[in-house]
Amino acid sequence: MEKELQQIKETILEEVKKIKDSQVLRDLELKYLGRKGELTTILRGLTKLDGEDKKKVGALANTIKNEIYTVFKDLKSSIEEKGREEFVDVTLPGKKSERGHLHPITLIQNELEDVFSSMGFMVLDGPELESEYYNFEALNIPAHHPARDMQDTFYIQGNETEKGAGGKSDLVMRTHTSPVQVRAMQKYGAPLRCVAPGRVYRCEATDAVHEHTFDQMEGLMIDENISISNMIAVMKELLKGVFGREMEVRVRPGYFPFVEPGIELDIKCTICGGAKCPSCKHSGWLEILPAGMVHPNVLRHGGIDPDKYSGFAFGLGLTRLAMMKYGINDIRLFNGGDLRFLKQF
Ligand code: FA5
Repeated sequence: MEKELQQIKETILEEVKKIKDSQVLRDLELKYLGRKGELTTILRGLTKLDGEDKKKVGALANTIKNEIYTVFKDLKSSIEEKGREEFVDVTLPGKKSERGHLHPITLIQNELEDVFSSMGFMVLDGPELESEYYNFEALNIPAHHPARDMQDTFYIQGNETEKGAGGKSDLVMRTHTSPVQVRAMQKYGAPLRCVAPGRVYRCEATDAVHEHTFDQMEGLMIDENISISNMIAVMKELLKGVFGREMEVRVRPGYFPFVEPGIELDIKCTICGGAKCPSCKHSGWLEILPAGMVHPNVLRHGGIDPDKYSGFAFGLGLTRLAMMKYGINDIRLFNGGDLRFLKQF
């Protein structure tokens, strides 16, 4: 009988290994442990034994029975656990996936690029690490000219050998997008219509309307007989494209060595509606769009004959324009990296 018990134990353990679902497990349980099961029948036969035999075989039978019960129990829970893992409740709400989005400066830049493309302007790029030649000299700002102090510059030591009035020059982080003007003239000649959006850098203290790193968009149009009226028409179109309505503007004379005459176009502060607030430095207006007729010296640096061609240029303060469009009262929010701010766009 001992032999019989060992054998049935081995058979059961062997069969159990193959089981993968609960129905087969139930059948097997019934086959061996059911009322008429094979192991149950052997256990019942124990009553026929007597004395020492009954004690010895009885103990073995009990151990085997418990062992088999445990094996079945463990297998049952492991099959149930697996079933739970595979269960998908299709009625549960789905996981929300985070969607990326564009930065407000990119949004306004894209809008402007569309406006200018529709007017036949190319969209150009220029280096942010720029030579002094393109950033200053080619724009009619020679070395030691007091106008260099108008923009606080980050100077980078380098061995740039761009050919300029001074020959060899050092590198700067471009202080404005105007260097792209001369690069574009040299590359494409006249007639020319282009805009050049991009990041610029100035070594200055920050406040609600001043950043050390901000965006501008340069605009340039050169052809025969270009006049100030063309410039005003394009500037109006630009503002209408961004704000979708006529904006209240004011125009003042402005001095930039690379234009003559030069103007400053301000828009009425959209944060306070002109009532004066920190975002417009308590003036009711925000300086946003300086412009002017391209200086003949700049045309010459670009390889364009100033006797035949004339043109206008502007240097839009893109970050300040975004402040006005979206009603943002502090320029430092754009580069602050605060997701609560950025997620609103
Ligand atoms: C220039 O940078 C000239 N290159 C613009 C120009 C181009 C004039 C072509 C004529 C023809 P300005 O330094 O004023 O000019 O800067 C242009 C615009 O950039 C300003 O009107 C303002 O809107 C924005 N801006 C200037 N400094 C800052 C600053 N620190 N932070 C944020 N925006 C600024």
